[in-house]
Amino acid sequence: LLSSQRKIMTLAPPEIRFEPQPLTQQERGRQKLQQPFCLWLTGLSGAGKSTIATLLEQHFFAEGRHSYVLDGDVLRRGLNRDLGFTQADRVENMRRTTEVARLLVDAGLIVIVALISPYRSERNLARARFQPGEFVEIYVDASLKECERRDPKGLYAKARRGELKNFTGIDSSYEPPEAPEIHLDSVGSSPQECVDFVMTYLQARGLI
Ligand code: ADX
Repeated sequence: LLSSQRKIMTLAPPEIRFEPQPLTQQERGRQKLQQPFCLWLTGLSGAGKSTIATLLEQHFFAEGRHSYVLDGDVLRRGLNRDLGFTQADRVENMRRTTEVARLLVDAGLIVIVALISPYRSERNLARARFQPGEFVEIYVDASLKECERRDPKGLYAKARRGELKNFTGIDSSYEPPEAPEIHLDSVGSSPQECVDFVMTYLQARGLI
């Protein structure tokens, strides 16, 4: 029995009221037969964060695990539609995404965040919202040159033409992680190889 159910079933004199105890993250995770945690993918636009996040979720799904992707592009169409790309807006984008990730981990899920998240200090604030070991920072590393060559959305070309301001790597800074849990070389490795690398790490850490 869950601890909260046990409380409810305890016989008590009518004048004594028991408040129901909220379920815990551990209980919610246990019901899903997993340990909840957050994978935080950071890197330049076009580095491969969304692709790797999607493959990770599919991998977890196939294994019967419960995960969810929080993708910057998707969040910016809804929850964060009021935010642009100034420093203040990116800070707020990261703060909100951190809080949503926190809630979903509390709900017992494995959360995969795919956000440029260019600032070291905000990534550290994100980390601080989780228990030690529950936050896994993953640097999806591709050089600016390579991201610009890929330019999947044509945004680098736009930024170079001056049609897009504050573009990360062009006229807005990106601070690479100094000590990420995982450093992926998304130029030398395929997305699938990156996923395998992450899984090996998670197994070694006992997270899966
Ligand atoms: S973050 O910097 O605030 O973490 P986020 O990951 O949410 O960025 O959004 C990045 C996506 O927004 C990019 O993949 C790109 O498609 C789009 N985008 C539009 N304008 C910009 C810009 N000025 N800088 C970076 N990305 C931009």
